[in-house]
Amino acid sequence: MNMLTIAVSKGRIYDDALPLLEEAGIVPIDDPKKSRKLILRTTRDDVNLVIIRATDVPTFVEYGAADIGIAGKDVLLEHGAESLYEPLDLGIAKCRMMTATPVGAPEIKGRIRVATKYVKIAQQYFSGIGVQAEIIKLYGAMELAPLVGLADCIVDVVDTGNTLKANGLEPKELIANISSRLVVNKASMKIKHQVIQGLLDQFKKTLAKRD
Ligand code: PRT
Ligand code: MG
Repeated sequence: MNMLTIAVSKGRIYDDALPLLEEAGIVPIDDPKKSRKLILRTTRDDVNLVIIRATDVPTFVEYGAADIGIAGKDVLLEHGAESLYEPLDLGIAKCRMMTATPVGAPEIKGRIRVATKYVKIAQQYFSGIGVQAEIIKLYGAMELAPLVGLADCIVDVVDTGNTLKANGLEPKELIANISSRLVVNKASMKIKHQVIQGLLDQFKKTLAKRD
């Protein structure tokens, strides 16, 4: 039997991916929110899930530690996903990659300081619009940076905008619309073609029913 390993993160992507997996007959036997297991067997004998950090999904799939992964486009853009197949937009965990600044802040002329965990995306965006930006890498709580004078602006994903608002910030420029994508290891796609193609077809069918 050709075993298939699917990498998923535990947060909102997992919640949105679960119904999709379920339609493909893949239901984890343990609930990752209750279990400490990182490898979950599923109701399909040939499919395991590995539960990892969202930002680690492309790495696992790139190295073939997982055959398939579900990852946000934000994470894929930041990782650089040339080494992966990205055959399907799952349309889940949608959000927007935005710049945000303090409400009413004057426009900055010249070099700006940008706090973000998306260093590569921010660099590409600001160089693309011809703005000189010093990018400051943070691992969380980006919204705090402008409030304490660490940065003029942040780059982060925004959903409802409530987090920005609660911290006196407002969304400014849209950098990219984000949704989660199915990614596939290139060698797996060849070696396990039949089972992966079957899964892709099933996901496509489920998504088609949604629109
Ligand atoms: O473990 P790690 O923290 O790295 O990841 P995670 O556990 O958060 O992963 P997971 O599975 O939750 O997936 C994160 C992915 O969800 C991101 O890579 C995005 O593609 C997608 N996504 C969709 C979001 C949001 N919406 C979102 N709102 N990721 C993060 N947020 C943050 C946002 O930055 C803000 O701080 O959630 C907060 C609330 O957002 P508002 O705008 O609704 O207030
Ligand atoms: Mg998170």
